[in-house]
Amino acid sequence: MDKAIDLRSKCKHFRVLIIGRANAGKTTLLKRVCNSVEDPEIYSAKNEKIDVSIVEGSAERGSHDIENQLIFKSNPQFIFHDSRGFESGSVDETDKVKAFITKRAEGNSLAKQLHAIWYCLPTDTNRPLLKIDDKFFGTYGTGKVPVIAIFTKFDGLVNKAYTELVDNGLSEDEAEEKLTEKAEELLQTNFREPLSRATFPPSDYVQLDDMREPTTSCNELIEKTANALTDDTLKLLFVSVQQNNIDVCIRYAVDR
Ligand SMILES: Nc1nc2c(ncn2[C@@H]2O[C@H](COP(=O)(O)OP(=O)(O)OP(=O)(O)O)[C@@H](O)[C@H]2O)c(=O)[nH]1
Ligand SMILES: [Mg+2]
Repeated sequence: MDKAIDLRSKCKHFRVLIIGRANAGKTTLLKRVCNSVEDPEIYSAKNEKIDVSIVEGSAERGSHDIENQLIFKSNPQFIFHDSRGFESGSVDETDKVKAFITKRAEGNSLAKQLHAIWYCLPTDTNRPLLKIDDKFFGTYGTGKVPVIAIFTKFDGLVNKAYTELVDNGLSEDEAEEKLTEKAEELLQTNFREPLSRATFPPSDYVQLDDMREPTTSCNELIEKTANALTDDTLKLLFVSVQQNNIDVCIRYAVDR
């Protein structure tokens, strides 16, 4: 306990970079993790609050500048960075992401360090892994910073599986019975297998059902992030910043 208090005096937050193409479900997920219906507040790298009403190009743009820090009032102990680079796929922007990871990964104080990366991959799409995803997992070593691959919109993949089964001649009842199995199979072949063969595979994988539904849980993401942290200090920090996922903290404490 003393260790946790000492740690919290040095660093009050856990810093996450969220990556993913446009429309991947990033903002919806962050809101859920922080139990917020409101958009986050945006702070510059120098911790100055950015008034989104006067920033050119609107709030959308401010939230996508990787250097900016997104903080939800409902859970200010999490600081998020959201990258635009993986949407446009332009070399410049992706280099920015790589430079950000390198700069924040090492030689920094605990407070400035990047502690984890959440890499969102929408599963309801016809283009599972893009070139940019191959590039990330093929060439971007992130050092000690764990990368959790998050398969978002699994509900959409289940719908796709249903359509595919019916198109292949199954009755609606038969398709209904087989759709979860089929969706899992699509996830395996289109996402998990290619990712696990990459030079720098993710530390872990999480699949998320419809995050727009208030009842869908994101506990698995919290648990897997805790497990992926190899450093005990960071694990303790992560557990100590949880306020909406208390059961994870309790389980972690009991396990210890
Ligand atoms: N079916 C389904 N739709 C979702 C889910 N999560 C988010 N959406 C919808 O997908 C759209 C994009 O969600 P956002 O959370 O804004 O995605 P984003 O990655 O932040 O998008 P950008 O900020 O534009 O890059 C919205 O219309 C959401 O309502 C999900 O789990 N399932
Ligand atoms: Mg967004």
